[in-house]
Amino acid sequence: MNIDKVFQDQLIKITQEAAISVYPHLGKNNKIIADEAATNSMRTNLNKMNIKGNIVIGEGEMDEAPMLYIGEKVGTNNGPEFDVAVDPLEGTNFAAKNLPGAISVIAVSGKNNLINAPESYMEKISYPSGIDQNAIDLDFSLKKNLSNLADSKNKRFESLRICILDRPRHKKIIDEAKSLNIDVKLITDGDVSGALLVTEEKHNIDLFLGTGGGPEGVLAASALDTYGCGFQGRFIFDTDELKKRANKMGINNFDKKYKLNEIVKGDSLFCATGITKGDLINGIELRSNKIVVSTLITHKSQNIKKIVIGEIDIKK
Ligand code: VTB
Repeated sequence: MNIDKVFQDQLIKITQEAAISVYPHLGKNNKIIADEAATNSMRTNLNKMNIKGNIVIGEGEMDEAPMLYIGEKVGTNNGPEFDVAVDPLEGTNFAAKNLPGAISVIAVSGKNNLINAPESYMEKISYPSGIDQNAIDLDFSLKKNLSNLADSKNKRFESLRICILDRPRHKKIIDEAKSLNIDVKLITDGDVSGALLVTEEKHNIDLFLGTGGGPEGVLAASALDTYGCGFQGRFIFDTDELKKRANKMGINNFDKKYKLNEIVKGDSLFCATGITKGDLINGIELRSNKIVVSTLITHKSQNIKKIVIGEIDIKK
């Protein structure tokens, strides 16, 4: 099922409004309130859409999140059936501290086309378009992935740059990169944006990897698919509780490596609006009588991947 173009503007508006709702909370050191504002805004607006939406990636599971929990139905119940993945405020720390990189994100696909998994960590790797699917693998060494990448892209090995979350768990990868003389861009949070830095040459990232949030991996996969980029993910179900939840959602192989088209199938539409200026998207700018917001939109069936600038009048 292809997603109708009319939903592009509707989704852009939803992430724009969620982003704007965070603005008053920037730098106030309260990530819970900032997240609540974005979640409230996103939920209210999703419920105005003429869709039968099912949240597959949300703010948590039913017993832990009051809004936009996994399994929550959204929309007027009138219209196409969509799977909906949301991260109303990706980079809650960034927003709380008014640091670069906070975004508001949503992705939709046709029913049952986004993977259904409990919230857990995920090992992930993303890479640019035009590379053979078998050349890059979560289980290859960094050296092997990078030399395959260098060969495919016709680039010098030493000129490659990787991006990874700055976490102690990544010490081995970061040390290996150093020993290979590979430049590393460390990010403190926000690995949806991190994973998407491989989409365009201008970001100067050849490989994103490491362990981060599973939901963030699924969201990034949607945009990566439209860009024709590569992605692999493996959920980390390391407790009995997670295994039980995964099982309930139809997952029996807990160590499975998912290819991009096993995470996102068919058409998908992705929107991310910048809140604070980041590497991927500009943040909210206040002009005398306008709010200017930038949104990255990708829509697979329409081959759309672009930044849309919105100007919203400030009502007196
Ligand atoms: C990432 C990042 C998020 O969590 O998924 C990360 O994208 C992973 O978790 O912005 P840890 O912080 O536990 O390592 C965030 O940083 C916050 O949700």
